[in-house]
Amino acid sequence: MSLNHTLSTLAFASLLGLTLASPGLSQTAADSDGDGVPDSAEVLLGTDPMVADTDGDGQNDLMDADPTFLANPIDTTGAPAPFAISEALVENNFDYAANKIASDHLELLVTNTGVSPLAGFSIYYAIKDGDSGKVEASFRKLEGFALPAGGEARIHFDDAAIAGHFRANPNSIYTTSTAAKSFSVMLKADGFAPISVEIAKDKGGAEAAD
Ligand SMILES: [Ca+2]
Ligand SMILES: [Ca+2]
Ligand SMILES: [Ca+2]
Repeated sequence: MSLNHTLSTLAFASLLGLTLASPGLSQTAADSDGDGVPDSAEVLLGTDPMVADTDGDGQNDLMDADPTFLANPIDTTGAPAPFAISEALVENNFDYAANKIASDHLELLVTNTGVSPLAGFSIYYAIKDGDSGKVEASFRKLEGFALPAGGEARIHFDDAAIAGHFRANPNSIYTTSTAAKSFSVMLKADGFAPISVEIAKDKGGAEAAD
């Protein structure tokens, strides 16, 4: 069991001797996302320094007793999904637009198998570390992601500032642990039942592009 499972973030933050109340140091304790946890402590907690609510449960990282994990909140009811996950990658990514190897990241190719455009997507994904057994999980709405009828599009979690790309937590076990990992992903479009995919990642960490 990890520290952030046994201590609230608030308690952990105070154990770290954070300097929020220390006038002489307050200007150096950068808190980029304004959640009350300094960037340096977000590294130790495994939370995202640019996202106030890392796991997407509605509680910010300071107040969340388990800031990198939430139980799956996705409603599994609805009509059968008129879309499929045609490809799921967590390593060996390739940037076809630039024709070069891309840094490892979670990437899904989603195909609309129906006759109507689709929008209103949300995703839940959990990452389990094969050595420590730690599980991180997060939920987010995929703002702006849409599929034309019969079309397909890719979802990337790599922090690129272009359409279809969403932020990845740089302090996640995905990047900080070199153990083998398993990913469980659930993707939903509003009004439809979700679909799920499991992805295994080999030992060796998340590599930067070669
Ligand atoms: Ca912060
Ligand atoms: Ca944060
Ligand atoms: Ca949270």
